[in-house]
Amino acid sequence: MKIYIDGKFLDEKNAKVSVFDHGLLYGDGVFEGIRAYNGRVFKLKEHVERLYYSAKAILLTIPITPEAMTQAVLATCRKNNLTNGYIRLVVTRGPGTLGLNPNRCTKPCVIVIADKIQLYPQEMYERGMDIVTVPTTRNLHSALNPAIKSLNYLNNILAKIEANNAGVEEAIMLNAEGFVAECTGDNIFIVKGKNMFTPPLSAGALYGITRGVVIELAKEMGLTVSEPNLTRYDMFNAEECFLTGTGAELIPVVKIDGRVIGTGQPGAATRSLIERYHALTKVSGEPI
Ligand code: PXG
Repeated sequence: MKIYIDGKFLDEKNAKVSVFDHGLLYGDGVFEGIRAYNGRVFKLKEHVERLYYSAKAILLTIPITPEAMTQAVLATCRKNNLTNGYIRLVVTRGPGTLGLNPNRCTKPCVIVIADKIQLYPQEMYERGMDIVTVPTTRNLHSALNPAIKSLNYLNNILAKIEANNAGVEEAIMLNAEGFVAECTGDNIFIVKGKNMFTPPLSAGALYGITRGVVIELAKEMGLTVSEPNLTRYDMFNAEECFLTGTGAELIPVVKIDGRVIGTGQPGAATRSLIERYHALTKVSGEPI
């Protein structure tokens, strides 16, 4: 595998960053997770845009233009003959001193990795997932805004560990007010009749790119989409529930905190959205 670091392609064993990089020392940096399907990079423009928004929010000046970043992603895919897979874009604050002040960091480090994706087991897509609400709440906007896809993912990792401890793969994270925010690496949706609901971004979620695509697909299907504050009660009494993310795509949820959702099987709207999402990923995206 060839890894892109600061304009060079390096073998995996030589693809290294400094132990003084603030990405490692403090989680100071931003990243993106992108998918390629069928020789095309899905929603590349949106991912690159979000990367620059995250960087802006943490006052990190990415040393290359969005256009050059786009080309770096495509070139890394080509170098690795990747037609289907996962692309990880990382920009760290760069090497600095042991103090946390980023003003000593010389130059941000840009990394692109094009690899295979590890999905949830196929059986989970067919039968649906069992998830739980966990004690760790989502970060406050006023502390570390959940819209920033930063390298500091401990908030989500703690929730993931709590889900694992409960014997499940995913966790619902509430915000400090007790409203549903999102899952550890996915946005969450429910369906009731002809209505589809997802928490508002202000509840404390990443501005999910899959979330945006699914909202558009649902509207095309004639569903009415809204973004009210949602509670656990709303989740328990939904007819359908599913998660969205670049990695997970769309995955049905059939049990939350021991409550069976709807019939206990992936619902008709969820199955239709999964089909439409797959159809779209096959034909749309930036050619590699
Ligand atoms: N919330 C969080 C906290 C995320 O990290 C999403 C929602 C979904 O956003 P997108 O734009 O992907 O629809 C994410 C994204 C992984 C992995 O390796 C995680 C994500 C994406 C790709 C891979 O677990 N999370």
